[in-house]
Amino acid sequence: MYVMGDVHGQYVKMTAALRTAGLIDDGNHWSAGTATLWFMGDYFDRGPDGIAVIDLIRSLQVEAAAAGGRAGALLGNHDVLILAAQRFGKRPSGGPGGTFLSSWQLNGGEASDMDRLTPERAEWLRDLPAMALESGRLLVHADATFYQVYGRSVESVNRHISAILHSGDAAAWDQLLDYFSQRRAFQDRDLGPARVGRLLALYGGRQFVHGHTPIYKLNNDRPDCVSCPLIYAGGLAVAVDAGMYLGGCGFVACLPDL
Ligand SMILES: [Mn+2]
Repeated sequence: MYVMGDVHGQYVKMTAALRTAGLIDDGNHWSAGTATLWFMGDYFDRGPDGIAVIDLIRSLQVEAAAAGGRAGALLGNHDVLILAAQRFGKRPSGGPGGTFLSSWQLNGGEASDMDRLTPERAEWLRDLPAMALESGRLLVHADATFYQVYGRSVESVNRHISAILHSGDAAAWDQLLDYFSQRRAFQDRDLGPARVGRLLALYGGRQFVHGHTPIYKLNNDRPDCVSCPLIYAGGLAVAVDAGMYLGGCGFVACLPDL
């Protein structure tokens, strides 16, 4: 299984990393046959072209399926931020900007992405799963425990979060964004393994794979030195966010079968 962390509009780095890993060809078409590839969320903000990023993922989903493979995509908090900004605009929110729109802008929102966020693209985002079980691993955007608030199974969490994104309930969106700002839940040497272990016991999987917090912030490395996943929390957690918007080149993680 292949996994790519938070792209944040870095389309050029994204395609370079996918090509280096042999997953796409020179025309950016799926060349990975029956392989499985997951994107970990946060396609937008802080980088130039989030729309190109999701358009490529959507075309890879079709091409991979036709080849007998699979390209999956998780929901990240920045994907919720842009949807919320589009839907609620200047309505008050609990975010850093005081409104949904200014909170998205403060988080690196790009006006050109919003301009091109068509109803069809927005609907694709609203239907993305918040978590997935794949080959014995639990794939989740954030290194956080709040997912339990939304359900006690993968299906229940995905159903409830998607229902919020299809609703006009601004308070529920606001609460979701507030939860989604949590991170680093598994970093504590003593508490981390127990926390991630409880999530794995609840939802299934033997390893918790996440993006959201760049690897160099977890291991105090330099962003341009990150070229592989970070396995931590007693081997139970795998961080894959290369920090592409912070100077990381980006990479595709190839996770061996458990
Ligand atoms: Mn994130």
